[in-house]
Amino acid sequence: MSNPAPVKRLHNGLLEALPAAVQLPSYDRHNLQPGIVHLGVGAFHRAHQAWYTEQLLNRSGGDWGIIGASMRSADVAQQLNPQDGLYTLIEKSEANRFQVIGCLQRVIVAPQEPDELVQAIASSSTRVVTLTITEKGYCHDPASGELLQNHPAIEAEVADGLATPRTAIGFLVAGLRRRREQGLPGITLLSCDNLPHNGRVLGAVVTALAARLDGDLAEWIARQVTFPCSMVDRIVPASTAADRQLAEEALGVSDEGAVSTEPFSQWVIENNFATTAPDWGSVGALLVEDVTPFEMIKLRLLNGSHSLIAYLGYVAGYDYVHEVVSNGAMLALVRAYMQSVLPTLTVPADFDIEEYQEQLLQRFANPALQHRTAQIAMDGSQKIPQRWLQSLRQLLDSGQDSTLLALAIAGWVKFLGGQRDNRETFVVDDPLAVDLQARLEVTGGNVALVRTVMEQRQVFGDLAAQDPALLEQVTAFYTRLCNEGNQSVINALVASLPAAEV
Ligand code: CS2
Repeated sequence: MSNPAPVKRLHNGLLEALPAAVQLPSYDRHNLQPGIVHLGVGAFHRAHQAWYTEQLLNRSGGDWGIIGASMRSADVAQQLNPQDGLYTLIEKSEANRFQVIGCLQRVIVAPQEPDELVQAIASSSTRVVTLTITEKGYCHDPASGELLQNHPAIEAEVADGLATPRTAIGFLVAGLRRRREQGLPGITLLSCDNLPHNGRVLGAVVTALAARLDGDLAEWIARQVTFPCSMVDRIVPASTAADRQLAEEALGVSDEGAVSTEPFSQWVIENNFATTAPDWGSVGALLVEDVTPFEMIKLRLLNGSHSLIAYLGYVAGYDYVHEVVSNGAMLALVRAYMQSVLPTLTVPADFDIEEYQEQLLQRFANPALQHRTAQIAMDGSQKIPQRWLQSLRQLLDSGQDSTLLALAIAGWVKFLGGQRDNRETFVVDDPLAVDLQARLEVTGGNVALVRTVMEQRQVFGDLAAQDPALLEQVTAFYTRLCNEGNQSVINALVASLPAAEV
């Protein structure tokens, strides 16, 4: 018997032959020009900014192509470059929707081809650089927002005058320096990471690094470059073999770059572009003067709930977000958590915050997404300040109840111990893991342990020093979570909440 013919792999030449149920680029890909450079071309970018750009091209044509860059591994380049940049976006709900995205032209692997990336940023056709480099990619102190001047990679970049950029921030400064040397105008650097005032943070770290190399360059950047803030939202689990399988079944050809997401998406962008930019507003993005209220709502309600679900849920034994919220007590806890942070939010006119919360719970409950709690649990030290601690401070300052945030912190401290309630151990994936786990070794009981963790200033600032009652409350929860297990503590806590909060 002969072997079956190998399945062909998605590329330009096969587009015409794909099944009619798959949505295809309706524009001519040959006309694309690299107008956007994107740093951090992971699954989120492919389901969010690239999708908005694709919607724009499908709707109005134009030539906005994207050059993507991977800041570390060659995986995405190996997935997409042999496919001419094409990949399938699968929108998962009761029925799956398949769309082939065509706006990504090529992927550069930054550590392997550093000069290619600097040149892409410095190209005369580039007008916007977008970024999804995750919180830690900003090389900043999460508590203060300032560049970590002694970050090893930043120090190395300063030492060699950025001859070899290593960080996303270094690549941006090197690209801007080349633009200036070539007499090109400035551009827009658009952060799309889950940080409050992400554009301000980006502006601060780029300018701080530039100033260490060349004061005139820092001034040029201040005049020529803009850093709009933006709020991005779409739940995009890390892609899996099951996604690639689904894509192959729908397309009839293999696709190594398939990405799954939910139907929902949102993008709110501060209207502050240095030069022309894609008209993302015509395909659903909201351009506003001030992104702050939107980003606070999203970070504290969606991401704050996500982290709560991840730390308490993962250790309790739940692998997926939808499983956590299918448990009645867990769901009640998430609802009550959202209610408790509401007083810290400024809700824009015409925004129905109650409907937003209900919609979030429905999004979390989507079983087709298969969103892993362990994925969200990564990098807690970088996420917790803006997801929990800013609202915690506000609640404490105004004398309001912050019990559930104390529980959340206790859940994270327990998570740092690297053991689930069924005793299974796991590795804590966090840039501060070594420092934080060393703090768990302190002697003197749980009071000393919780105090030592909360004295990690990059995460907590001076919160521990300021509020002894908070330390006591976190310690009490930590002790109970360790002794009784997460699920029992949550069951009991939820039973004791006033009915209105559940
Ligand atoms: C999640 C986010 O992994 C995480 O930390 O909370 O990636 C979340 O899914 C997105 O921000 C949704 O827009």
